[in-house]
Amino acid sequence: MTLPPEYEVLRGEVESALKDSLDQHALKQRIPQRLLDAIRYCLLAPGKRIRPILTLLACQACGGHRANALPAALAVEMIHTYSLIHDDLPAMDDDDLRRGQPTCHKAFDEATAILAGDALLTEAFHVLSEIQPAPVAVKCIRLLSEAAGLFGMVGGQMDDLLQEVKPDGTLEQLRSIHCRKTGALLRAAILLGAQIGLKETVAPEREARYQALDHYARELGLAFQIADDLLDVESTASALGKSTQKDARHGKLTYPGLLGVDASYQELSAAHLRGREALQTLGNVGVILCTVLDFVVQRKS
Ligand code: GRG
Repeated sequence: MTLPPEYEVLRGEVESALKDSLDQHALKQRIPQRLLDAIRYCLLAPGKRIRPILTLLACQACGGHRANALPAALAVEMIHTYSLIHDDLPAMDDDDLRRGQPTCHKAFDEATAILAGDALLTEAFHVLSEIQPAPVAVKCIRLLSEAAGLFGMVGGQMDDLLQEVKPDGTLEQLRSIHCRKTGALLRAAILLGAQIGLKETVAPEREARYQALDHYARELGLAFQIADDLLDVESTASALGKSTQKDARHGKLTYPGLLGVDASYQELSAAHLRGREALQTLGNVGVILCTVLDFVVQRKS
């Protein structure tokens, strides 16, 4: 499935804002060149930019101007990129390939990869702190830190690693890990955009829009992870730009591992349908969000 031209326009906006923010850093003194090079290598590598694009679209869906959500979109992509760099490290997934190129620690070295991830994590919150007005910045910082930290991605990653050495998980445990490890950041991407959009509008349906987006976000997160589990089993490294068949090798708890491939596709379809239904109350502004969900379900990379 190819993404519509509107998606490519948004991807262009995100990528040029990422480049601009790195260029501004390059002008500042005292940032070690090697660290900047590693960050640039990872942040500007060819990613799908699903999360920052969701931030921009959610802002628009809530009546805001998407340019106002750009800092939050960048912050989300920084957190995502940090998580990929750290996830690829030898102490975690020990991977050689990411976004179609050697992983950060292969292209540079382990210490540089750790520091590049650390710098992206902290820089994301610096970017959020500059959002105006300050109470919206505080809400965004709270949302993203909950999603990325103990209660979200980091906690989910820890449970995922623990599961590998005790491989007798249930569907409930699998859902909980996926919801935190992958779903929480996708949901935060959408809720950040919604918060920023809502501050610009006095529309009476504000709360209903926020709830619809939250429902959509949860189903999208679930669909994303089931699709990711299926791609790991069914795709190839050249199509994905990252290694495949890793989950079984690492003894990971996954949808196809637990339910089988056919039942996983059924779960994926059910989440797809629920996500589409959640968008119905948004009218026209939900159309492109619907296309992103369709893409997440049908993607081949
Ligand atoms: C290291 C704290 C820490 C957390 C790691 C993100 C993560 C948690 C693990 C990555 C392992 C993995 C492959 C998870 C599946 C979901 C996922 C995040 C896939 C990659 O996201 P895409 O497909 O990547 O949006 P691009 O490269 O397109 O941005």
